[in-house]
Amino acid sequence: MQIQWYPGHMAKARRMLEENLKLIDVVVELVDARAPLATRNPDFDALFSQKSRVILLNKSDLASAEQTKKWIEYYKAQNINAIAFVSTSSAKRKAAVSLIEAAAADKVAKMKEKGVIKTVRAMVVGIPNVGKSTFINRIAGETKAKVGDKPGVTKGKQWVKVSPYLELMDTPGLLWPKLENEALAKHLAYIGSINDDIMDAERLAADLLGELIAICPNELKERYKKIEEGMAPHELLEAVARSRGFILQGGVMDTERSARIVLDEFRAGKVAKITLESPDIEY
Ligand SMILES: Nc1nc2c(ncn2[C@@H]2O[C@H](COP(=O)(O)OP(=O)(O)O)[C@@H](O)[C@H]2O)c(=O)[nH]1
Ligand SMILES: [Mg+2]
Repeated sequence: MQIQWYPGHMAKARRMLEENLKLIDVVVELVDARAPLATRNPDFDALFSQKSRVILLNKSDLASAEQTKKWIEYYKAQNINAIAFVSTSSAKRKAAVSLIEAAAADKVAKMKEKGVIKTVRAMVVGIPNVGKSTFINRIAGETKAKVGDKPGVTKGKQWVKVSPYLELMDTPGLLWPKLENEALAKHLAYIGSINDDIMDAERLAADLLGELIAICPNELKERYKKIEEGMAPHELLEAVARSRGFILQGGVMDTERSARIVLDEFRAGKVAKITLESPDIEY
């Protein structure tokens, strides 16, 4: 699998993240609930070891509710509080604010003993496309007004006031995913988190169908009627072509068009609410 981003960009983003980390109390990690492993850079644990952290399983509207619960328990076992989240909706805004405030509660209490009412500063981090910008815009919500530059802070850095004593850095911390593990790299491609222009769409879609037939056979067969269990990945893709009547002259299956449809419909959540990864399985 090809990597289409440049080491220079990655190094710069990481440097910025490390700089900004010094200014904040709580790290808010966003992962994609459909692929919590693939969308979480393993460096996070080391990078944020000195910080209070929370995890938002974002895009949970597209994921299996049951699996999301399992992931929340999995993080809890590591002493990280997590919640299911949907950045594109306001419904869980309060829950996210409470989660972040709770993560800083000890620090706030200590300062209070000294007679200081502490403003908690948080930073959103995550790999590209997990919904960081959407989250920041959503959480800014009614209080769109931004707090001005703070002295000693790089010029141009803005803080968004979330509640009276909680501010969020308006620039998210960006990290790239790790692509060494091919199974996880594929998950990133399925959900559209890495540019798939340079990948063979037909192979990608066929492999996705191969995973989906194991995860949600009934929903898959319901959506693409000609699909049957026991089919190999390329047969599944041909079955999609037959289901949709994507047949070229001479009776050849238009698997290219079928691949596009499979990827688009999966990303739009049209097959089912699907989580590709389980905390019980090693990839
Ligand atoms: N379905 C769904 N889509 C989301 C959610 N959050 C973000 N998105 C979409 O995911 C895409 C990437 O979001 P963006 O905020 O730009 O991600 P960033 O790269 O992490 O800043 C956009 O098309 C968003 O509309 C969510 O909770 N559910
Ligand atoms: Mg963004």
